[in-house]
Amino acid sequence: RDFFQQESPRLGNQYLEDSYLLELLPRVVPEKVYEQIKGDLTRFGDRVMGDILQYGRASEANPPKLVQYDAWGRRVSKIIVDEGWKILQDISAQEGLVAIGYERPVQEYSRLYQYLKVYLFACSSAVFDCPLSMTDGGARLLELYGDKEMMQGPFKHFTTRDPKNFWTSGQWVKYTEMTEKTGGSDVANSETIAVGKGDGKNYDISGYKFFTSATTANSAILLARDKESAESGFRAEGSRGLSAFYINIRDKQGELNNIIIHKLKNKFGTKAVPTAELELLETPSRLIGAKGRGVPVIASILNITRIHNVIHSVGTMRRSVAIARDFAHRRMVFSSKLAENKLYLSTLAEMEIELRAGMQFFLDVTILLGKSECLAKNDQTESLLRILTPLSKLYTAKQSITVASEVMECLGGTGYMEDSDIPRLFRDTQVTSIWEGTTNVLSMDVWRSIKTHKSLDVMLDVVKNRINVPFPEILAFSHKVINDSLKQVEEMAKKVTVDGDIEFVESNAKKFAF
Ligand code: MFK
Ligand code: FAD
Repeated sequence: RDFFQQESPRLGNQYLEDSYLLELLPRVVPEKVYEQIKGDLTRFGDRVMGDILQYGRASEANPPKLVQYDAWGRRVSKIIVDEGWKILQDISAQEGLVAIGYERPVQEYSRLYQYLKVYLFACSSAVFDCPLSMTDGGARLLELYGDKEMMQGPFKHFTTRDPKNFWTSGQWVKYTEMTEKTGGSDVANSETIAVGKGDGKNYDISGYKFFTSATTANSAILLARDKESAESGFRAEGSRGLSAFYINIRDKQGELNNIIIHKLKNKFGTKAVPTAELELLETPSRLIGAKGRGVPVIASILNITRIHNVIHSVGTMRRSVAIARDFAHRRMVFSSKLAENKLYLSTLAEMEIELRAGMQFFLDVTILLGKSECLAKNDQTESLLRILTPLSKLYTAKQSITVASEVMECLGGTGYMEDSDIPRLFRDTQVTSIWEGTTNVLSMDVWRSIKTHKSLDVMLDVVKNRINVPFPEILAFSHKVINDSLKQVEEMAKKVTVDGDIEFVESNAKKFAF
C-alpha cells in the first residue's frame, strides 16, 4: 500500500530567504558597502545549506573522543575529532570568518560583514562558531595588548585565510571546587599559579581547568595569579590579583605542552565541540597586558565572544523560524495547510517577533563594534557598546531557547526526533545563557555600565532620536525589547543593591519608561 508521505521542510539560500535581514541591511550600510558584500553573502547563503551542513551533521554524529594512553601505556591525551570538524576549520579560514574582521575590507562595516557570515554559518556548523569566537577574541586581545612577536606569530595564525596556517584559540577561566562560590562567574577564586622566570614576561603556569572548550586548539589565553600575590593570601587581591597569559597548547612537534587532559565533558549539547578538564603542569606562558589587570585584559575577549553568542542565538531563532515557516506550507491539518491556520500563524508570528528583536540587537551591537574599532574614539559609541554587549547577550540567549523549544512543537512529534535536526538546535542554544556569563552575571555587568559609563542616558538619547527616522515601527519595537531586557536587570539590581542604591535603581528605571 502507498501510505501517506509527509514532505520534510526544505530550506534554500539562507541569505536570500532571510526577508527581514534583506530589508534591514541596505538601510544600515552605505550602498557601496552593500554592493561590495551582497555577492559573497549570497554565495555563502547557499554553501551553509550544502557542504557546511553536511560536515556539521557528521561532526555531531561522531563526537570527539579522548584517547588517554597508547597501546604501550604511554600517556598521549589525544583528542580525536571527526574529519568534518577539521574541514570546517579549513572552510572557516578560507571564508575569512575571523580574517574579515581584521582585513577590514569595508572599514567600519567589516565586523558586520564578518558576523553576517558567522550568523549564516553557526547553525549549520555544529557550533564551530565556538572556537571561532574565541579565536576572534584572542586576535582582538593581541591587537590591543600583544607585542611585535605576538603580532607576527599567533595573531597572524588567528587571522589568516590559509587553512594550513590557521590556528584556533581557547579561552580558559579557572573553575574551582574548593570555595563556596565557585569560579565561573567569580573568577577571583582562581588557584592557577604563575611562577615568573625573572624577566617579567615569561612564566610557568600550573593549575586545573574545569571547562576548556576547543581543547584541540593551538593556543589559549588564561587567567592566573602570580605566585607572590597567591602567597600573600588566597583571594587577598580578589580578581585584581589575576593576570592574563598566553600559552601554546602544543609544542613544535604537536605534543601537548606540559598539559594533561583529564576528561572530555559529557555535555547536554555542543556535542561536536571538544570541551575538556585539563591540568597545566608548569606550562610555559607569556604575560599579556599589565600584571594584576587580567580581568580587564581578558574582557577584550569576553566582549567579542559575547557578541558571537548573540550571533549564535539570533542564528538559532532564524533557523527555527525558517523551518517552521517552510513546514507550514507542507503540512495539512483539518483539511487545510498550517500556513492558512490563524492560530498556527500567531505562533509563528511570536517567533518572528523574537527573531526580529534579536536581529535589531545583532545589527546594532555589531555596527557599534566596527565603529569602535575603526573610527576615531567616540564616547557615545563606547558607552553604547558597553551596555548593549551584555544586554543583547542576555536577552537573545533566553529568547533563542524559547524559540528553539517552540519550533520543536511546531513540527509536532517529528520535531522531537533526533534526525529532524531540531533537538540539536535546541541543545546547542541552551548553553548560550550559561557560557560567556550567565544572565544574572550579565545583568550585573549592564548595571555596572549604567553606573560607570552613564550608558543608560546615552542609550535613551539614541533611542529617542531615532524616533524621527523613517521607520518608527522598528523604533517602537526596539524600545519594547530594550525595556523588557532592562526590566530583568532592574529586578536583579533591586535584589542585590545595598539600601542607598535603591533610589538610583528606581530613578534610572523610571527614565526609560517614556
Ligand atoms: C557560539 C558563540 C559563543 C561561544 C562561546 C565560547 C565558549 C564559552 C567559553 C566561556 O564560557 S569562557 C568563560 C566566560 N566567563 C565569563 O563570562 C565570566 C563571567 N564573570 C564575569 O563576567 C565577571 O563580571 C568578571 C569575571 C568579568 C568580573 O568580575 P569581578 O572579579 O567581580 O571584577 P570586577 O571588579 O567587576 O571588574 C574588574 C575590572 O574589569 C573592572 O575594571 P577596573 O579594575 O578598571 O575597575 C571592570 O570594569 C572590568 N570589566 C569587567 N567586565 C568588563 C570589564 N571591562 C570591560 N568589559 C567588561 N565586560
Ligand atoms: P556559577 O558561577 O557557580 O553560577 C551558578 C549560578 O549562580 C548561576 O545561575 C549564576 O547566574 C548564579 N550567580 C553567580 N554569581 C551570582 C551573583 N553574583 N548574583 C546572582 N547570581 C549569581 N569557561 C571557560 O573559561 N572556557 C571555556 O572554554 C568554557 N567552555 C564551556 C563550555 C560549556 C559547554 C559550558 C557549559 C561552560 C563552559 N565554560 C567555559 C564555563 C562557563 O563560562 C561557566 O560555566 C559560566 O561562566 C558559569 O560559571 P559556573 O559554572 O562556575 O557557575
